[in-house]
Amino acid sequence: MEATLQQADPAVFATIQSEIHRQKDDLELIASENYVSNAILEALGSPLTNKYAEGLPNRRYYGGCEHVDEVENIARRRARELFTVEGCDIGVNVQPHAGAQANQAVFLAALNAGDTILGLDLSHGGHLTHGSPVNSSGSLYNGVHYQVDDQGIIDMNVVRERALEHRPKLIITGASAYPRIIDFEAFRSIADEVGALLLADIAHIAGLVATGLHPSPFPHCHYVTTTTHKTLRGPRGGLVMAQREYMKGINSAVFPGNQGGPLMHCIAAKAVAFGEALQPEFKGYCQQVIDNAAAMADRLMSRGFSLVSGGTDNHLMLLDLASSDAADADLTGKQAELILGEAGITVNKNTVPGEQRSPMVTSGVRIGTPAMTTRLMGVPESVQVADWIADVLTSPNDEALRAQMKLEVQGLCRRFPIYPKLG
Ligand code: DSN
Repeated sequence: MEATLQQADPAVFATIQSEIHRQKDDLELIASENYVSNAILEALGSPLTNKYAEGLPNRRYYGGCEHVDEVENIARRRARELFTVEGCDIGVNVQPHAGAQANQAVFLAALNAGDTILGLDLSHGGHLTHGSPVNSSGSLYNGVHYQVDDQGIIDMNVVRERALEHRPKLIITGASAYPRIIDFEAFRSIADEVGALLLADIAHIAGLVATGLHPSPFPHCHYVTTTTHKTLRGPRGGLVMAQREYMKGINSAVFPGNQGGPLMHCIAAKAVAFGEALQPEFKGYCQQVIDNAAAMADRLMSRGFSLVSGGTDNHLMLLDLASSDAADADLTGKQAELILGEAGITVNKNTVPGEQRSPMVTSGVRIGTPAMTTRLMGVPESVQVADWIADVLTSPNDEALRAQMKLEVQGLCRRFPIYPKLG
């Protein structure tokens, strides 16, 4: 009990050390990842992990919950403050273990098995949990989809046509790889026309929404889900919100409908993250995320790379290799991820609209700026990074270039350190 991790389990300790070094020295451009603060790490590593607390604060199934009640109430209060808009009374549940569980809670509250749900097609930027056949959202419910247009933009006329055709009980808006602003109000008018409920999954853009840099899904959406670890920069976890009248159903869908004991150490860390996001400087951070993405997108396009939708309004961009003049036609997303990784730049392969390759190969790469911006990198670094990406992808056979670049990337990362006391 008294031994440190290093003493008690050197094998696990060593892997954690290696991962800390990877995070410090590589350039993280996965759009859904970020670096949490030391305060959040401390809450995550606290003995709150020991506590069972099924139920909601002051209505638990276990004794000894007075302190975890308090921390969950802080998290709930702060989440409401972050996402409330004037004239719309919302409730929040901070217990979902992740975004998938937050979405499952909405489905359980709003749907019966076999009901139709309409979401963005996975290969057009949607998410597995928005009705994909390989996910329970597509096997328990009848998942149908809308796609982006030839420019890579969500065309609301297409969404309306699909909604009129399928009469879904729930329409899902929100995406995992969509670089443009989402028009929640237009989605609501379609939902009203077909008698559907409306869910916004804002997992990617939650930080931008919380700071007013992306329009809010409230008051338009009945339900809103998010993860807490992407642009919101909190611990890995989920959050579900709803207009007040839908909250009772959500609370029982989270527990006992979908989950058992909440992860109280994560809820404490969510409280810390929400507190950080309420600070004025968090808006400056989110604005810089957007500015960095715009600068990187412009540079990549000027180097002959094609971006889905021709750019970005948010924290991410989707490089379409198959239609990029600067890239060989046979360069796949999988190869691009691999060779950029060899240069110390971490991205993920991603399908693009009209994808011809499998999801394990793909023709695209998704790039995001939340993590590099947390390191305090700005526009000059974003332009430099875009040049490095362009250099690697235009010379995919040049191993020496990648070896040299890895050193330069490491140099940049060390100028913008993270976790100086760790590793
Ligand atoms: N895996 C997340 C992402 O990378 O966007 C979505 O769940």
